[in-house]
Amino acid sequence: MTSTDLHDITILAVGALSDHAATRIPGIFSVLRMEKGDAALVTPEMASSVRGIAAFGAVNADLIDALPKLEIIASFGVGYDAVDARHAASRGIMVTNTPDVLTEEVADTALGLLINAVRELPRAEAYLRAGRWESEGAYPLTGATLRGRRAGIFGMGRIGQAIAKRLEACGMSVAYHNRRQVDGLAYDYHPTLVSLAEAVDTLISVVPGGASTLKAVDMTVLKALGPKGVFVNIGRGTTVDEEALAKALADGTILAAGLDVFADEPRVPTALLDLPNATLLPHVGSASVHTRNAMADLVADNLESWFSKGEAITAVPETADAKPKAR
Ligand code: NAP
Ligand code: 8YV
Repeated sequence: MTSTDLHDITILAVGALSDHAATRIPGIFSVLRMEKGDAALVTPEMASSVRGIAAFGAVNADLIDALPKLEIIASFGVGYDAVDARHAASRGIMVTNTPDVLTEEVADTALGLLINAVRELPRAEAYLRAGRWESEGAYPLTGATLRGRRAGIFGMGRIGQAIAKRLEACGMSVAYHNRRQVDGLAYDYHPTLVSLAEAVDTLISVVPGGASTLKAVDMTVLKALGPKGVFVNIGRGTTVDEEALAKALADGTILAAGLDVFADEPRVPTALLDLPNATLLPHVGSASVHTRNAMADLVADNLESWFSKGEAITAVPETADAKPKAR
């Protein structure tokens, strides 16, 4: 299909597009916009014309069913828990995500969160800005250090492995838990999350959201991590029992936490906001212009490849067998 033909194809852009996405996708396709993924917002024009979704927000089964000509959902982000991929698969609809292009950025953010949590850098900066260095003297020495720490990675996938390399460079030992041991990886494998938490003092969660990881990091895991324990979450907020985490941080069950993700974003529980030993970020793991542009390009490239060659570039496993509809 020529690029002129691609302009005859209608893509529904769901959610807030970055400037780059808002230039790139309409440069290829005809684009309709929807502020958030909601079947009630589907117009007759959308229902009769939309063949692809560029998903910058959630896409549920009702929205999929409201678009009878839909062939592909190209989701922005490697985690696609907000897209009902199983439902899409049942209707033969392709779902793509944006792996790899964000891996190193997110791993950098995880390391930053860990150092912030262990060495209290945000608190030290706040101390300086409040004039306390001048009035009270040096910021107190931190009780914790990276030296001698033993890290456990919950989710040793693409990002987990990039984090592991950084932790090794910091002199830390690394172990991990996945459902399956990764072939050819020398790090110690633990068949359960509790056994991993017992073996380490630094737990980094980078698993996808969804039913299999829901509240996996609970009080049992936090107790196993112990009083010197530092917990970092760069994966999904739903993977943690946030009430248990706030309690564990408040009563010394663990030492500190660094969190980029929360169960009900952008709302962050007051119990976490109130804790001095929690360092908190507003889901900025991949949030540089460089990386977000690369993610937007992969969304556009997946749509372009699907409609011009009949192939997606980065299909999610649930829809790997989906094929273009004959027209
Ligand atoms: P990936 O390569 O698919 O790695 C995911 C890892 O999690 C795999 O090793 C997988 O191994 C493991 N896993 C999945 N379900 C599990 C379960 N129930 N129990 C134990 N381990 C499980 O994905 P990735 O590219 O590294 O991305 C990981 C996640 O990071 C994304 O899904 C997303 O939620 C999050 N993320 C966050 C940000 C941010 O801005 N904070 C940015 C990018 C990504 P097994 O299948 O063997 O279990
Ligand atoms: C993005 C992410 O912030 O890729 C992911 O899974 O969580 C982040 O890179 C998010 O997908 C965009 O809203």
